[in-house]
Amino acid sequence: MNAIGTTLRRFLLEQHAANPLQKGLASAIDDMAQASRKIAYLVNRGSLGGLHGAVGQENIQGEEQKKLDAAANDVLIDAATWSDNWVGLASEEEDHAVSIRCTDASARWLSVFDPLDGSSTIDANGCVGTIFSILRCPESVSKPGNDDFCQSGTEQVAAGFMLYGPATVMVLTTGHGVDAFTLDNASGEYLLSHPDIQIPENASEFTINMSNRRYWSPVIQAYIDDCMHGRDGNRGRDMGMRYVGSMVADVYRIMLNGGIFLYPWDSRVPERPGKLRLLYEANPMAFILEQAGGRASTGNQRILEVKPTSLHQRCPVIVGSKNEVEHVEKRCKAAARAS
Ligand code: P6P
Repeated sequence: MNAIGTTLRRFLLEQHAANPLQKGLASAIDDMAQASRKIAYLVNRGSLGGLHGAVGQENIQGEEQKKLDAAANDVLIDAATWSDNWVGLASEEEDHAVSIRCTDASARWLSVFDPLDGSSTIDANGCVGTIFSILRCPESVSKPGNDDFCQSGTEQVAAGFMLYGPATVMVLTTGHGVDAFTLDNASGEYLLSHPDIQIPENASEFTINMSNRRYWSPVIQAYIDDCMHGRDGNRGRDMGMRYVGSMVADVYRIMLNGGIFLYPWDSRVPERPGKLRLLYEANPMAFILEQAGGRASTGNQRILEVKPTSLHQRCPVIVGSKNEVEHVEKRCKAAARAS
């Protein structure tokens, strides 16, 4: 295991020695890290940077686009465009995939990202983050389109997120466990601070937007009611409840403390499987959490095995401590059999 304080660059090179990363992957990950330093600066400037408030238009998600959403998106597109590692990118803030001119014919990486997750909380100084996933571009493709990004989560070669909080933390997996790095503002280096993260198998806390209770399926209503009843109910033990409303903040807390995060299907838009996006929210988080010993489910199947059919596809998300997610899955599958 690498020593606390190891720089991200050295970590990636040493991991390259121990677990041969595909050529150029370490450099591609460093591109994401470099971009996040600039985003962290813009976020940290707060309203002084003139980037609070809304752009005045909606993105393809139908959500109000914040100025910092657009700024973070521009930083990430610029970082990918002026690096010889990437063949294309897809973003929550872009309607379609973006093909990138690349002079290095051996570069094969696709970047998929949510540039600023949780941005609805940014004007109130909330914790926000960047979520990214790295895929391999299909061999025969030089100008990737939307369909080339529609790969199951099991195809990810790396995934990570940066949490812009009191400290800026980068959580990363390349399929060999999960490690977190804290940004040292003095040196600008990401330094290893949480090697080999293992999420506790049992949950002591649940995370969900309770105001949506009336819209959930009966099985989720019953499960959350059991959590609320604590030691006086079916579970026989009390559970805490936290909800930030920023997936990166909620998931990072759960990774360290144990817990379960749910954003299930709800009846507000019945034809919509969930609110969160598969390719750049659910899949990277699922890859990270499984690598940390957790579990990531739609309630009926492993998130990583969902076959994407569109770039901004959504899915139900039930992720976190292995035993708790398995408990919810069992209840969901029993309800499906009984229906
Ligand atoms: P709600 C942020 O907009 C986000 O995509 C996730 O970061 C977060 O978990 C979720 O939506 C919050 O949604 O409906 O509770 O505000």
